[in-house]
Amino acid sequence: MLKLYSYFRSSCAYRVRIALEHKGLVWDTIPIHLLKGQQRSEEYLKNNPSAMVPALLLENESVLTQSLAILEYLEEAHPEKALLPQNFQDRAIVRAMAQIISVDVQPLQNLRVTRYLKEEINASEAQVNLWLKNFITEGMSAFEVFLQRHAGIYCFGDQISMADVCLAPQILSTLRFGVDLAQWSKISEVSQRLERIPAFIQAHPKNQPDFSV
Ligand SMILES: N[C@@H](CCC(=O)N[C@@H](CS)C(=O)NCC(=O)O)C(=O)O
Repeated sequence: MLKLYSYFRSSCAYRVRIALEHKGLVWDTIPIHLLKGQQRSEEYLKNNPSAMVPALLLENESVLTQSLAILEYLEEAHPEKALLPQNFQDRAIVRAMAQIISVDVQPLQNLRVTRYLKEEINASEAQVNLWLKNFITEGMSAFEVFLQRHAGIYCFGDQISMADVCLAPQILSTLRFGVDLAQWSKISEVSQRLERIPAFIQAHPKNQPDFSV
């Protein structure tokens, strides 16, 4: 069975959980508690030398890392219920939307970055909040423009895609860091639809075995 090294609140692990659920795959969770530093244990570093979740352990014992690479793997290994459009130009647009969130925004809000700002650069809580709000707002504003151009029922047309898989987890982080979603009409509209989709519900942090408050 597929095994996902995951942390309930990790937006990157949440992306992979959504894709696994969407494609109807059977998988199990191996919790890695990020606040307890388990991502840096000697044992876990063998799976992911970057000391981050997610990592996906395949049936043949290979381990895959980097959520976008894992999404691409799942798409190729299990093409049914596709998360990328048929047309290759459309696929490039969906990948760009996924990367706005996972390459341009998420790395700047990650735990090790905010910890470094506080502990090594001596940034205050208020300064770190400014940092988070600035980069989240910039990225989400760009994402909104893409939605204005390409959204249908979902982020790209009427089919759930990798853009939706990346958006839903980012919505939780955006709210958690106190950024008002109401400023982006399309993001608000699409994300409310995603909240009602079973794969997104099952993959939600609240529904994970390691969930805690
Ligand atoms: N580019 C990586 C980023 C993974 C990542 O940032 N994971 C976060 C949780 S969302 C993490 O494990 N952080 C641990 C830390 O910062 O110490 C991916 O997409 O998989």
